[in-house]
Amino acid sequence: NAAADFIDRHLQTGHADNVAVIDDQGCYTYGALAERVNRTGNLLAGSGLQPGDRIAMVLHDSIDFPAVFWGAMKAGFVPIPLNTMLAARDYAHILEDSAAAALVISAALLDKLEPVIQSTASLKQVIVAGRAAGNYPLLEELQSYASAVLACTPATPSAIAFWLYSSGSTGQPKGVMHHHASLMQTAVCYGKGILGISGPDRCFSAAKLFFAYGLGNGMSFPFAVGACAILMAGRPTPAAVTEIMARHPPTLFFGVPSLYAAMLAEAGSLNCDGFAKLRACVSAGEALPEEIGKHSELLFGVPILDGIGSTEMLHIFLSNRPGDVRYGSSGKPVPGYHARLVDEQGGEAAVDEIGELVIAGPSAAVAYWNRPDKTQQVFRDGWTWTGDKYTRDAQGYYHYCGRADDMLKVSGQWVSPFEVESTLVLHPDIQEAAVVGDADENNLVKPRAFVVLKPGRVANASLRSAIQDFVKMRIAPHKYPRWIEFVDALPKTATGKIQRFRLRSSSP
Ligand code: 3UK
Repeated sequence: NAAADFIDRHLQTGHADNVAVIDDQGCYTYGALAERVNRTGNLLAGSGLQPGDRIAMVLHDSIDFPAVFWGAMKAGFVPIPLNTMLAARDYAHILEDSAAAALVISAALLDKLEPVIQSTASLKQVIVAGRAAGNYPLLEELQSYASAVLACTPATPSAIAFWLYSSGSTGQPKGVMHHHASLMQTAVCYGKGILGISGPDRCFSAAKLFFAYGLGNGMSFPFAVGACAILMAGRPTPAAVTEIMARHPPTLFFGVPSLYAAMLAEAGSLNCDGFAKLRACVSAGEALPEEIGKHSELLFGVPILDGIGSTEMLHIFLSNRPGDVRYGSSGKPVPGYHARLVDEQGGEAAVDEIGELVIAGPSAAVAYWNRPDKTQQVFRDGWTWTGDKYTRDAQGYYHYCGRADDMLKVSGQWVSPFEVESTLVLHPDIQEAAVVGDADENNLVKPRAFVVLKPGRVANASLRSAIQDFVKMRIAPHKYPRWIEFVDALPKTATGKIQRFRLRSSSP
């Protein structure tokens, strides 16, 4: 059981008094964390749940997150951390798809989820974290009644430990099931192998714990070596992030490219005192443009290590490394992982030729839940097909060239053009719409919409912003089109399929 390795081991090795977590409320030692994990595992076990039941988590980053995640796992349940920024219908789909038996939710998010909770038949227990809200029991109260002693439910390394949800091209998220052993594999291969992480490190991830990226940065990596995780509940704006860093100077900082770009844009007004102890910064989620990487290194005073990971592989598998950084590239395979580039004929792509990136490594997911078709497509003979197009240069560095499908990465998060289009056409003035990715002033991808209005409707700036608000209200806010172009018709194939490639200005 992974909880034995990541939580209990530190008590047996005499590190109970080391600080494990700093959140907005306070500081928690490994001893205090282990006690919360035990109490949470016990309260879940006492809630009428069956072994193996799924426990959905919609939680802001705080001590409650590791308490529920590891407590659930230790007691033999399967935690499913979910993005806190999804729209109600995404939660409805995920709760239904996973048949989650319990939900632990931050009080501030309850309003958004309340209607979904009412219509989800599988839910036997709903627990609210933070202040009291609704008619649900409070996590803190249940923890205080529960026993502080809990024996680990035995698990094999290949047993399913937790799930994550990843967006699909139709916008329907898929459950990605991971093994108990995978968390430690990512901590050893990438955390130790690339970052050289050890006990004295302090990790601060602006990317939240519900992402596979943040889950590694803010839990598996520090907890694998008895280091400290700094957690922040709020939105990671440049000002908020640098305030936390000034208060608790980290040695390792993790962000997405759009955050580095925003920090550069606001650099003049930021408090940079918290950069003094940094050893390295990490960027992932989407490609880090060369200029943003170089300028960020000047701002932070340490290299920015761009690496590509995925929910399916759990964490980063190609990466730059300290002392060997090529800005504008994703670096080389992380020790423990193998990469191939497969060309359109199914052969190996030659040097500097484009191929699809295919990865083998010890942290690959088991499968997608309930999606044998997709599982077969992505997980083949021990290799995971990423859907990313890459080249490898003569020195062995990998260079990102875009997606093989239409999916976009915006601020490190998936956007399905199909989902944005389906939302746009719900607007009463819109006849049809097509969405593609386009590069902004920082060379980062954002959605651009081409919109055909219904006869007689007038295109103007106020309609444009009304349409943007319309989308923001219905789907996750990062998905709204930053630019809208009104056009008379969309380019289509003879069979009526939108030809998105004709709308792209250049491949970003
Ligand atoms: C894209 C990148 C270029 C790429 C992730 C670190 O992003 C993560 O997981 P997701 O499942 O998305 C995976 C896809 O995102 N991508 C991510 N990083 C890069 N493209 N350069 C990069 N550095 O399309 C990939 O297939 O959301 C990142 C650790 C764990 C993760 N899950």
